[in-house]
Amino acid sequence: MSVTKKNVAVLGLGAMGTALADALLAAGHRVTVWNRTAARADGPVERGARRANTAAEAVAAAEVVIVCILDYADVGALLADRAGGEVLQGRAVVNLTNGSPEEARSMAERVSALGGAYLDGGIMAVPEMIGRPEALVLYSGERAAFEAYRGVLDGFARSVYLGADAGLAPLNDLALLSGMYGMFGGFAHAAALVRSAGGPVAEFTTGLLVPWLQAMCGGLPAMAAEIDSGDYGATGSSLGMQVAHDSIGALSRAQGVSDELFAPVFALMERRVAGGHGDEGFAGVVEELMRAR
Ligand code: FVH
Repeated sequence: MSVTKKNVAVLGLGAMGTALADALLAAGHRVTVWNRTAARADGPVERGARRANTAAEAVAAAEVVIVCILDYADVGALLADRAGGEVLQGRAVVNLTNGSPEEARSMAERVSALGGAYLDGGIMAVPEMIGRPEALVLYSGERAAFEAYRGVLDGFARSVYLGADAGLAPLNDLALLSGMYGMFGGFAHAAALVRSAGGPVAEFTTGLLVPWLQAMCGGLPAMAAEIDSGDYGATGSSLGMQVAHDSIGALSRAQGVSDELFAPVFALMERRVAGGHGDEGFAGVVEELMRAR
């Protein structure tokens, strides 16, 4: 499907901003780039981008402005001061800098007060994945801006719009990363146990761990349904059975492997059982986490 060519600015040409600019160029858009350290614009300019000497000049040349710098705290200053706030009038700002939901909401208000439309984005990809089908970018903020520029955004990755609350993209981004780090933590503990017994971690991982985790992933939607309904009665393996013995902790100690990744999960399971929920499954542990609020 052919995409309507747009005038697009990219502010920030680190590893990710450069990948985004290159994807825009590959899609045939007219791209103007600006970076605080000017030399970093050389590559995109050689590949067809137009160089702006100031952030304001880049914004003025575009209808949609992609921002991707290191720290969210610097985005406001970049747009309001260096880019000259009034130049945002009638433009869409797509901020792909990582930040918190609160920062996103406050940026949405700021851009809106300057007459711009605001989308916040969470990039679920590394720079090398940009423009490839496995990349995903989450968006939240002004739906009209998402719809107007979806053709541009789809050149980066699969685009998913989550809603008008600008904080939704960073919240879901961080929730996904939290799931990923939980899996990495489990992998690290499993690898340490196998290595402590002299086993090859690579063979264990491809032959046993990956298929096991894939099978376990199949149970997540049912657990999610329990969490949404608050009814934790309909599961197979009871928590009471799961905490009857701290076999993983005991094995870790015997093998000289720290149980510091697993112990907090086990403690939550024990607390849930102590609260009278031993007949339920693992999903109810989320109630213990929610109590910390
Ligand atoms: N790279 C990744 O894998 C992740 C994937 C998920 C999303 N993140 C977020 O993307 C933002 C940018 O990350 P990056 O990988 O492009 O980062 P760097 O290569 O370190 O480039 C940083 C750019 O930010 C510019 N910059 C820093 N401070 C300022 C400032 N005060 N005003 C204007 N620009 C600033 C920096 O400019 P310079 O140092 O070259 O002058 C670079 O262009 C980030 O939020 C990730 O969390 C990436």
